[in-house]
Amino acid sequence: MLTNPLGETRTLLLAVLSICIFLPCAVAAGTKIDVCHVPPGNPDNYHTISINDNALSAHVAHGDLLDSCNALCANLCDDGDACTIDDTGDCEIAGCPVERLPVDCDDSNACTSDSCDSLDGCINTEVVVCQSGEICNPETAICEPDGGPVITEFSVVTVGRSSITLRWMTDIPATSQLFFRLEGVGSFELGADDPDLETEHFIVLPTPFDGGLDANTDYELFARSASTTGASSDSNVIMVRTRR
Ligand SMILES: [Ca+2]
Ligand SMILES: [Ca+2]
Repeated sequence: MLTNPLGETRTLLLAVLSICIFLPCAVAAGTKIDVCHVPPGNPDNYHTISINDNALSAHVAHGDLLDSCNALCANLCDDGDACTIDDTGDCEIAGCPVERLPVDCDDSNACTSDSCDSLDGCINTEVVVCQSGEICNPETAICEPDGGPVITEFSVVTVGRSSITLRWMTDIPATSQLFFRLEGVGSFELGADDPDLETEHFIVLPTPFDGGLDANTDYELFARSASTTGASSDSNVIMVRTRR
């Protein structure tokens, strides 16, 4: 069944052709390509044909679609309901599904209610709102203390005379901060800071524009990462001596 208006599919394909004017098109000159032929008088009888690429614009102009029909089942079988599965991947032979299965909107998160809107598709709404410093456990929907990211593999990558590069991992995307002090002297201070949310963290102490460390000197270092909730955690402290 072709339930989409033909005008809509033409608009999509003309947009694809317009892109080809400005970018190298995947279709090489003189080669054969598949199009899904949609007979204007009998759109339900769509079928894949192979054409010369130089005939593409003419085919698109009368409503054919670029690609095989089976690759376009989501479009060809669209019933206008975002909550039903239309794409079988085999609509050219088997036709569109007679009874459509519902879209699975379960996000595997017990902290959200999952529903479907026929226009917008899946909606996952947060229903458990925790107080500051707590986070909803997606398995139990219970608010628990937010201990921040779990830091592992905190280690030295390279050591120079005036800089040290460190790496660590976090179990969730988080920021990167590195604190340091001369061994046993004073309090730790922030030496490098990266607000980007990453799970693999590389950071250079100190940042290049902050001058450098002293050569052949022992420093104590630890990493801190914070998640989007603001909860942070610290690594263990390690000691590193810069090169002579
Ligand atoms: Ca649908
Ligand atoms: Ca959910």
